[in-house]
Amino acid sequence: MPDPKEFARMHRVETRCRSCGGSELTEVLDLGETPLADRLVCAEHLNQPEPRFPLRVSFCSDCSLVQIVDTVDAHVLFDQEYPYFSSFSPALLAHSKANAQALIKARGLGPQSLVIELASNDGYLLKNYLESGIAVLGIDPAKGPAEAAIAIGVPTLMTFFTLELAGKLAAEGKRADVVHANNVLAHVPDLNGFVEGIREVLKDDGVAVIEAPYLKPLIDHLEFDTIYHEHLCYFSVTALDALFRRNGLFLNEIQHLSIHGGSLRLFVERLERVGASVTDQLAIERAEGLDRIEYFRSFSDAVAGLHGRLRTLLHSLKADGARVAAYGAAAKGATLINYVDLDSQVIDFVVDRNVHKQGRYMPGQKIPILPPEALTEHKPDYVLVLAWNFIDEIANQQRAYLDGGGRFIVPAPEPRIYAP
Ligand code: JHZ
Ligand code: ZN
Repeated sequence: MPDPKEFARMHRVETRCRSCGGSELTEVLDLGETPLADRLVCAEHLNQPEPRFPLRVSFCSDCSLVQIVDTVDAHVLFDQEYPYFSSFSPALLAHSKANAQALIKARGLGPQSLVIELASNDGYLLKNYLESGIAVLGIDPAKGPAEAAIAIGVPTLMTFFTLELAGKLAAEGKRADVVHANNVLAHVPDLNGFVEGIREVLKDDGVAVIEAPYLKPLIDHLEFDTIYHEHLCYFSVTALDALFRRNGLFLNEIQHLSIHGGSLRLFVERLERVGASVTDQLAIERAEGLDRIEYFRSFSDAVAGLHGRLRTLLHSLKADGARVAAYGAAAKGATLINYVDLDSQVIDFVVDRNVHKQGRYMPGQKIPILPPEALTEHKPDYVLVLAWNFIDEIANQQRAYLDGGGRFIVPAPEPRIYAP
């Protein structure tokens, strides 16, 4: 844990767009000073000051990219202690396996092929290619997840993917038939360098298959909790199309995914052959106004309204003597409990399957994280589901808790009691 005096040096305020460099950035939301969402606190650091940084979202009128203006040093965000391991969600594993199998078939991948994944985490996706005898290379700077990947036989470079690294790989003949980059594009400070790097490591006829949370459901369903310092950008198809074109690549196809509250799967190639899935969505975004600031004008008030209603609901349950816990020590959970100011007076504990999170405390509010079994053990009356994106999966696992009379609360877009 660095010296508090160092904190200020870890933070930079951007005055230009992360994608096009334009200077017309208009603020759409200010979430105040928040702690870092994935910096879970361990018991011995409970009394030490935590780094907190402003979290402000802006819209670029030149390329339509929604982005935060506050950049925290990536080495601080994705350090030795990074606790996110993809493999703790069976639904994500199934989703990833299906994606690999579909690509193996569609692209005729075999022993001669190479698949590279940027932000390969614990090997949750690449292991599916290995099982089919396809060569893979993972790249991820987070030590714990990268070591877990290596342990299951997924070769992994423990470093950030940059244009420089891409050049090196290409020079070594390591160009890929498929480049995966899931939930990482939004994390990258040098966005153009990263995309140019993807171009470098793609074979001429290769495809980059990229997943990113989609801006439209974030705004329409008030998924404000998915905003945190790791997520520098919040992408529309309009902004993505411009980003890839600027770097010699083409967004040729998109698929809509339900994962993470609504995501896009992007198919990006060196060759321009833009399909109807992209042109149709661009037309929808133009018609609905995602390329104009007006679309975002009411977001801040709507988030504030939700904040008020969620607080009122939880405080009135507490006033009636209810005991409340939460499910999912997710990064988004940290944004929610800190912005809505839900402390350990309101939420007794948070449960999570990830053993690397258990025994630690939620950032800011310092609520303890326990294994999921704590729900049937302590039987809280209500559980606020912070990992609402996996609610059906969690409800299936927590049948015993729900059958015993426990109830789930879904926080957004409107606080409600969950009815499966
Ligand atoms: P989860 C993640 O954010 C990681 P997070 C990352 N920040 C990112 O970019 C976005 O996704 C898109 C737990 N869990 O994945 C696991 C259970 O305990 O929704 C996780 O800790 N039991 C890189 O962290 C958390 O909940 C379960 O049954 O906001 C979910 O976190 C399941 C399904 C999950 O996102
Ligand atoms: Zn821009």
